[in-house]
Amino acid sequence: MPRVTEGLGEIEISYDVRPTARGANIMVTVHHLEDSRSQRVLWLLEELGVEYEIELYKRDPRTMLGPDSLRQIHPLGKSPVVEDGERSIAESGAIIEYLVGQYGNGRLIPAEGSDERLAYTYWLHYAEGSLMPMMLLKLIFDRLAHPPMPLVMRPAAALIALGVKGKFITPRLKDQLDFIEGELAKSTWFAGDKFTAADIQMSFPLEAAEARGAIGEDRPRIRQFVTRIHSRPAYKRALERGGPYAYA
Ligand SMILES: N[C@@H](CCC(=O)N[C@@H](CS)C(=O)NCC(=O)O)C(=O)O
Repeated sequence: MPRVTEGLGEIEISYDVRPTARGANIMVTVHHLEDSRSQRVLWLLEELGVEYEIELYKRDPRTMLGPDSLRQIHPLGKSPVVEDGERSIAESGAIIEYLVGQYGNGRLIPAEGSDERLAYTYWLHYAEGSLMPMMLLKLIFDRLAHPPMPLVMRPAAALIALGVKGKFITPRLKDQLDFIEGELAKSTWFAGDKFTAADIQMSFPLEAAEARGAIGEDRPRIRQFVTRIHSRPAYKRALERGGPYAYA
């Protein structure tokens, strides 16, 4: 990897110059499903100024699932998947870590060993490890008593859904959203006072929660967070590139 040395008066600094996708003619491809988590990856690439191309996939309008063609990219058939040269990377958190490490040159990530770095790692995992599973459960049980559930079974399904949501999902989701609201009272961004890729990772669940009416006026900090991210120029550029996105 080429090194650059610069003199700053008496101080001389050397740093590795990682090739940008544009400079080295590397093309990053994002396998992007409309209205999905993969919007985060487009946004991250825009923040980093890395050139990329998009393979856009449409959801089945009836089931809302992704198309089978995504399985040719990764056995699980989920989006996002990023290809960078010979590399193929799945799972949002892993993709964010990879792109920030490869193209960030120290941007969008707090210094190693700092408290902010620990917070960064925490939120990077928390978004998909804790928050999204609970939101997905809520979505599944919200839809349980609707087609394709046969008409005759819908009343029983509605009762089951009501019970599971009331006893299990709603209180846990409330705990999580209260927790996030409290954490955002401590600093502007999730990992301190500087915007990082952890904020990008946290964007999707919070946008989705707000769009589904789960963020009331009692959670002003989450609302402000969502408003703040939507005003970023890189966020807007990613929206223009990515096609339909119901949560902006
Ligand atoms: N934890 C994974 C989740 C991937 C995932 O479930 N992606 C959704 C998009 S929001 C998807 O591909 N859904 C299409 C389907 O399940 O058919 C990640 O963060 O990458």
